[in-house]
Amino acid sequence: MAACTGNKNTKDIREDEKPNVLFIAVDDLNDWIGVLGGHPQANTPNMDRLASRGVIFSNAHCQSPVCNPSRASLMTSLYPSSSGIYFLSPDVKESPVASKSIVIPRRFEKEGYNVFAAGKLFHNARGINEYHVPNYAGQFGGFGPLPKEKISSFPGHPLWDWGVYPDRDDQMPDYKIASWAEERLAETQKQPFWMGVGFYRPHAPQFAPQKWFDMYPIESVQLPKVISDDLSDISSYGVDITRLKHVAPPYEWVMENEEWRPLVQSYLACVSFVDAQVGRVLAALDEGQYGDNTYVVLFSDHGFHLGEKERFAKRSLWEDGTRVPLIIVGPNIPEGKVCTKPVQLLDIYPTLLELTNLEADPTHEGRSLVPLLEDIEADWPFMARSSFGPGNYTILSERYRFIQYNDGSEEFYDHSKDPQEWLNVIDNAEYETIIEEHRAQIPQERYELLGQDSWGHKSYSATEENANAGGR
Ligand SMILES: [Ca+2]
Ligand SMILES: [Ca+2]
Repeated sequence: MAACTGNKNTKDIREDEKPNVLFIAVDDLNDWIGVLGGHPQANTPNMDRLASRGVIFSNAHCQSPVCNPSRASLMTSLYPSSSGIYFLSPDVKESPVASKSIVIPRRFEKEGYNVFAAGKLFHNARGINEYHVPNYAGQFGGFGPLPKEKISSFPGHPLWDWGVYPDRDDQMPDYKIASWAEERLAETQKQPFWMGVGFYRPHAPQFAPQKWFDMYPIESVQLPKVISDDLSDISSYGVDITRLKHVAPPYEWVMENEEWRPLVQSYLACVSFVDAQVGRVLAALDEGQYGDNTYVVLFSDHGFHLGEKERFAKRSLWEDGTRVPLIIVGPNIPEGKVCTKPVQLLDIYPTLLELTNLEADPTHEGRSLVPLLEDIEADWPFMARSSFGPGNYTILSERYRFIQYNDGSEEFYDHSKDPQEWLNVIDNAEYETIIEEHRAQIPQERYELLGQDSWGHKSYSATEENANAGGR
């Protein structure tokens, strides 16, 4: 960003000084934040204020709509199709490809940064954050605490629960993580530092204390807009892969038990709760010594359905599954800009390297977003790509979404006319040329289904010609 000087209200970073990085991850947060407009009632003054201080990417997408592969991808800047990390395993260190990568916190450590973090940075499995993150301060309770008995009537997995719990904010792990961050930001740190803050809400269990539910009285909660028969123009393969046996409540169960409105209310309550924790961290940054020489990046690892396309939770290649908040703020970044170019979470790593004047890593598959931070209208002839399992891809451009599944079936949506992705226009001849431009972005591998485990995670083998194709 050294070339971009002269913005008002910011101080230039001294040439001989490395800027700090504050890296904030929010788990399972879709576009239901005020500034992105994903839900008309979402009340997120702190994330909105952060966005007003820098650039928010309104067309940012995860590389996989599942925690582990999304975080593995952004921490290595490798696509799932390169690392082979598609589901909850393997971890970065178990992947023959990704294990050769230097993950973001380790790269900053190598560069002499003081690296420290708390909460969910990598996927939440035991020991993963400790392995990848220097000076990891812990999960502070992670997804907990859990009540003795479920709050909701959903009989499934113990983490799949929602409602008012516990009594006070300071019982929530995210509150404790924000307190940890406040303390670190009030101290004098060895500079430069890279600080990771990983929040757990609005990931299930969607619990928050009463006051956050009071912001969204149940009778006034607005449900997402849906149409009947939305799935009728989607292949059975496309419907089936999003309805694998999974721990999230099935659509039919939610409707039969009249839990749709409570689920939406609980999600909104959790979003506002976590927004307040983000606000505490940002206030501590402003009050401390590092407000002027710290880049802040805030992102979520993937989207979240709340009834759209007749489903709940993540694990889809539609807009509700892949679109995420991505906000970047810091020295010399223009204020209050919304960038509509298609960008990806795996672009964060190369972006942070350029912002902190570190050498680019040639193994990275993402691109630095610095040209867009300097000028949101900069030439950006790139599309974004996500995948859910081998061979299932979606391609995003500024206006369209293309989906191609491993069985060859496809979807195409024109967001300028159909932001909800209700109308699959793959067979509309008017779009033939533009569809082909999107289709050309899909890697050529094909995979054969071998089977699926009890969680519904399918395993695949590359066919012989894929094995020969090599490539990413
Ligand atoms: Ca997640
Ligand atoms: Ca439809």
